[in-house]
Amino acid sequence: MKDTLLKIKTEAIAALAEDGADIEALRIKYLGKKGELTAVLRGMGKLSAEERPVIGQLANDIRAEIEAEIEKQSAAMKSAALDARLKAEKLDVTIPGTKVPVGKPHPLAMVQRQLEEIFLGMGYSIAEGPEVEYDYYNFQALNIPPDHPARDTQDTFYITENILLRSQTSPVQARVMEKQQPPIKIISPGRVYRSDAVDATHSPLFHQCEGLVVDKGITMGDLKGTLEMFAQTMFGADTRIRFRPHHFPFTEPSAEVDVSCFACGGKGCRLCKGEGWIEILGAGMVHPNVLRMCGIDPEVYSGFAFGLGIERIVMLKYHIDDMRHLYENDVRFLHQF
Ligand code: 2U9
Repeated sequence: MKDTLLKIKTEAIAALAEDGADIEALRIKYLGKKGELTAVLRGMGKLSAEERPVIGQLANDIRAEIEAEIEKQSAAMKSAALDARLKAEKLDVTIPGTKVPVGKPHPLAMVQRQLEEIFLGMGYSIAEGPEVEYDYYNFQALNIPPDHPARDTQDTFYITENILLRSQTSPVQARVMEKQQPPIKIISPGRVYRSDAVDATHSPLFHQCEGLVVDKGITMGDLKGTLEMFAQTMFGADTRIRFRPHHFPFTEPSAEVDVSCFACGGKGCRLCKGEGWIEILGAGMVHPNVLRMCGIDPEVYSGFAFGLGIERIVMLKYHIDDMRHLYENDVRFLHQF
C-alpha cells in the first residue's frame, strides 16, 4: 500500500508540473471523492492495527504535498497568465496622445462675459427679460410714443400690433423699475432685433449691453466716472473718454461717448480714421418721463443709463471689418480667437 501511495504522489506531482496541465481535473483525479488517493484510504480497513496509523499518516502527508503542489502550480499559472496579459497590453507612454478638440467661447460671448465681469465688479446685477416684448415696454415706457421719429431708426419685427421683437434691451430695465424701487444698479446684456438690411455693419439681430443706475443724488459725474472705469478696464489703463452732446428720447441730457483710440493712443490711425477717438456707446441721465412712467418719483430719485452694441466692441477690439463673420460660424474665422 505504501508503494501505491508513493506511486500516486510521484505521478500526481509529475502530472501537475506538465505544461498546460488541467489542474482542476488532476485535483479530482487524485484527491476527489472517487480519486486515487481516496480509493487507497478506503482499503485501509484491511490493514493490521500497527500498519494503519503509519499508512494513515503517510496518506495524509501525501495529500498535503499534492495540495501544496496544486497551490503552487495554479499560482504559477495565474502569474504566467498575468505576465502574458501585461505584455500584450503594454502601454507606450511615449506615443503622442490623440488630440481631443476643445471648443471655446464665440468672440461675442467672450466680450459679453468681459462686460459682465467689469460691471459685476462694480456692484451691478445682471437683469434679463423677454426678447418678444410689448410695444409698451420697448417704446412707450421709454418716452417713445406712437409716431415718435425714433420708431423709424429702431424699426423692428412685429408679431402683432402690440407685440414685437425688442429693438433694444431697455425694456428689461423698464420692467425692473416698475417692480422695484431704487436703489437700482443693473446691466442687461442680450439679443436685440431691428429690420435692417444685412451689410458689413448692420444685422437684423445683434447684441446690446445697457446699464442703469437709479438712486437719490445720482449725477452726470457718477456716469462719467463709471464709464471711465469701464473704458480703462476694457481698452487699457491709459484710455480717456469724451462726451459729445446728443439726443435720445429716454435720456436728458444725452451724450455719445468716445474713447481715445486704443490702437494709436489718440494720435490718429486707420482704426480711428485719423480722429484719435472712437465712438463706443451712448449714455445720459434717465428722462424724468421714463422714471415717472415706471413708477419712480423723479423729484426724489435720479439715474443714469448707457447702452452699447457688443458687435461694435468685438469688431474694434479684434480688427474685424465685416460683422457677418460673427454670424457665419466659419471655423477658420472662429479659431483665431
Ligand atoms: C432706461 C432708460 C434709459 C439706454 C441707453 C443708449 C443711450 C445708446 C445705443 C448704443 C449702440 C444702442 O446698440 S446701439 O445702437 N444705445 O446710445 N442706450 S442711453 O438708456 C436707457 C435704458 C433704459 C429705463
